[in-house]
Amino acid sequence: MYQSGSDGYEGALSSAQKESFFKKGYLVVDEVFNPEVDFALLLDEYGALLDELAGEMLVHGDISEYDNAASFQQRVVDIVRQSGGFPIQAFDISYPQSGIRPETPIFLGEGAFRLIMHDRLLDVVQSLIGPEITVAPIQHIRLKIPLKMASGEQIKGDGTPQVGATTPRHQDIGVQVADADSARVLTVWAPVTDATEEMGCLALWPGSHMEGVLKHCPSPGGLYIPGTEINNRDSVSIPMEAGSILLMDRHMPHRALPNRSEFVRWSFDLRYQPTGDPNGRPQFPEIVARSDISPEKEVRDYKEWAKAWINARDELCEGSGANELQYNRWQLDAPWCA
Ligand SMILES: O=C(O)CCC(=O)C(=O)O
Repeated sequence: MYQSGSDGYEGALSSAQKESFFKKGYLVVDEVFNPEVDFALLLDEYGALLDELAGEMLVHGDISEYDNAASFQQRVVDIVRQSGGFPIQAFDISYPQSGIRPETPIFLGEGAFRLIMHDRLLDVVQSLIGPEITVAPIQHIRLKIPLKMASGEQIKGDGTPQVGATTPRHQDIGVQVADADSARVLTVWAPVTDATEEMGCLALWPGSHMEGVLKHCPSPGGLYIPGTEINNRDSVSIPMEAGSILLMDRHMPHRALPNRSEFVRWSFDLRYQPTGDPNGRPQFPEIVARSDISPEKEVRDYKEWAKAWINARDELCEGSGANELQYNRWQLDAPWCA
């Protein structure tokens, strides 16, 4: 079993940090990852995937040039510039909320698995939710392209992560099914690149996590909380460096600012919860990250994680219709959405 601090890093949060998290509803923890070391495999794997997809786009004439020696971010920008879009689902670590088909892509690489299961990250999570830790299945990659390149077509309302535009104001408790309201889900937002204000970092409403579940409305850009629900208060921006993490209470209203920079903002959003709590999207698989009680249940191999997701897709597609499932509780015709 991993011993906290065994690599010389004291990962657990201090009492002051925990107090701050519970009071404000969020906490930034710096230098959880060493980007050069901890993101190396991610960059390799996602770079190879990008090259493969670009190869197909070249063959189909969707793009006419592609420089695989350019940076990952530049290659993404070049693809969007030429094709007017980006196959973001092929990079995601979850499925969309509608239209799941046997061929719906998902990318469950070892690099992402290592990030999700990183000991330092789990130490921090353990400080807040205890030693029985499950990775909940509401998780996404975000590749936010510069706003000036975004078109309406890149804004999806079906839960697919957006490559352009912003992420509207929402609470993470609002994007799950109501049956999981009592689950002690913790959001971890991890930027792989720096996420400055200009690059579209997250912004949130400190203290508003005390106000319970706020009303949300569906929209083509994703679920959003109307301004009246939040008394039109201003948000606080949370610029972050690659390698740090943002922890958020599930009631914390947050959004992403528009990416006004020239660069792609790359991040992962993840969820952890005490094992046994409902996971918010029961149709998707959860895995045990840590357990003192049943260490044999800890998933150590990324292939096991990947298999669980592939099996879930097969079952959804074989079953009575993946597209009719409810992923949240909100209806467009609600009075507060008028
Ligand atoms: O990265 C983003 O743009 C949005 C992330 C988010 O909304 C979340 O982590 O819940």
